[in-house]
Amino acid sequence: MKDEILKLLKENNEFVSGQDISDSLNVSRTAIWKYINQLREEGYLIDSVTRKGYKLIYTPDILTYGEIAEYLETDYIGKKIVHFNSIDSTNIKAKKLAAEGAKEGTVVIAEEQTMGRGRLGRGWVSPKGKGIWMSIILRPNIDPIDASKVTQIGAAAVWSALSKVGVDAYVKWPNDIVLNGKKVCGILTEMSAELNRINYLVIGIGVNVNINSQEFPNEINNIATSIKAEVGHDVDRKFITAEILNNFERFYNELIKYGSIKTSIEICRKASILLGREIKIITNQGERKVKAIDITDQGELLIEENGKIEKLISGEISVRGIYGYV
Ligand code: BTX
Repeated sequence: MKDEILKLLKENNEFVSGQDISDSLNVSRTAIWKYINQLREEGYLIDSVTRKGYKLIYTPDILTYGEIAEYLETDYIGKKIVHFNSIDSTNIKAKKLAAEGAKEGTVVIAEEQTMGRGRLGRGWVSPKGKGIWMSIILRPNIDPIDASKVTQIGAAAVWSALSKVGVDAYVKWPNDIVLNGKKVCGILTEMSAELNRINYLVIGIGVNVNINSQEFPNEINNIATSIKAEVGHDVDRKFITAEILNNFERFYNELIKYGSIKTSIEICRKASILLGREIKIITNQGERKVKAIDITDQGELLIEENGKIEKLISGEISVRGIYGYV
């Protein structure tokens, strides 16, 4: 209801009377007052004048459903957005909600993460209001072995959204998006599964949008960047968030309906920063220098070492350039 009241206020540049809201949304005047106050707490400035009603004066830069909805073209991904001002990690929250039965497509978004997580126990810097920190809950009827395909879908969805706002990025298999040789987005897919059945998947996507380069902590300053740092101005987080979700649903439907991730892989190949290059593969058995040859239709990285071709699945692997991050 809160979102519907907001929509009404947004559609009218003028005062809307409590009676009109009450009539068109079939809600009591007291309830309207309660929702208006909730919106004010979220940062909206809403004027209220006796006998005139309510007028929206200012809209905050937040990633709630009410703010993203106008750009959203999905059937089920992001139709329910659980929004937090601050949270430890959207992946942790999404896993809890999924375990409690949250529907496929539910998205958890936070303005700030205090314990944002990367792969292999690493952290993810997530300052307030400056990025997109979100997790999508999925319940695909696929073999658990294929779960990492969803990471490729996520990478393709983010790459395409950036490309739509004129940002020409690269995909670094398996889970990063790279701008000017630095990481602008990371993806963390986590799963709860039985032997041959997935209970749920959570795909966490972190995009550095409006972070100034000097705001990154020193230890990641040379490997991290943001869209703003590269294009030189603030960028609309709302549109990019919706675009990622729009693309994600399209590419994910291909997996669910046809068992294929062809469209995503074509994007990940075309935009790959690794293919054709010497790279370093880091596993817990150590480091190897190899050549990245191709990405298979299943989303594995094909590498060549001493004339021998090998397939890598994303698992416990990190990939680096020979001289640094890429
Ligand atoms: P990753 O393990 O590939 O990358 C983590 C590494 O990247 C860190 O060790 C650090 O060196 C560097 N790093 C940390 N923060 C940033 C940043 N903001 N930008 C660039 N580099 C950084 C990548 O893991 C997966 C990240 C997923 C993040 C999302 S955000 C929403 C969701 N919730 C959550 O807790 N994680 C995911």
